[in-house]
Amino acid sequence: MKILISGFQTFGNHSLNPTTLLVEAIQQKKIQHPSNIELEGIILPVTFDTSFEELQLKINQTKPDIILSFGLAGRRDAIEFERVAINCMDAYIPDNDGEQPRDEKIDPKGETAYFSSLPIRELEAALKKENIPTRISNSAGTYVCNYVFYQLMKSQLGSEVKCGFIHVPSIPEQNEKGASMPLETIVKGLETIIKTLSMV
Ligand code: PCA
Repeated sequence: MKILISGFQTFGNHSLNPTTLLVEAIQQKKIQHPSNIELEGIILPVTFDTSFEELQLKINQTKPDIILSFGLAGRRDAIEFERVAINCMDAYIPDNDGEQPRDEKIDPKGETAYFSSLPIRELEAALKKENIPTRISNSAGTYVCNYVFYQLMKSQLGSEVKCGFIHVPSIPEQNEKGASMPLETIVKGLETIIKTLSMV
């Protein structure tokens, strides 16, 4: 079974993006996982124009069975499984191309929303069992993460591939106000997610 994991580059006034480090850990084979699982990683640009295009190319190349897309949500205090992607772009800051769509649809003729096809309740339970702060989130926002999530779910409609989006908190090294989570905990969270998915 192959799992493709995406993270993002740094954006806005963040000094780094923990999801970049997460994907680097995959690429350096530092993530523990069951032997029947193969991991692939990609770091996406934080742009409406090319983020999903790059993910789609990687999906075509690697043909994964599961796609886990990760992003940073500063100020959140838990690993959050996103339930739903909405057909909306309303960027609170410009993306890394300087683009800032406001109140626009991602796909003018598209569905209003798509649900994650990951077993989010089981994944939440698995992380709780490991004492990792976690919850289900009902909004992935209206920035680039929600954009990638929406395009991903739309592109995989009717396929057997399970996919969805997971937001993680900032890490202490970012020195941001509010909550943070050590990178080791986020890594442990990913390892738990992979292990859980290998059993369902
Ligand atoms: N978080 C942003 C985009 C990239 C990232 O890591 C978001 O939540 O939309």
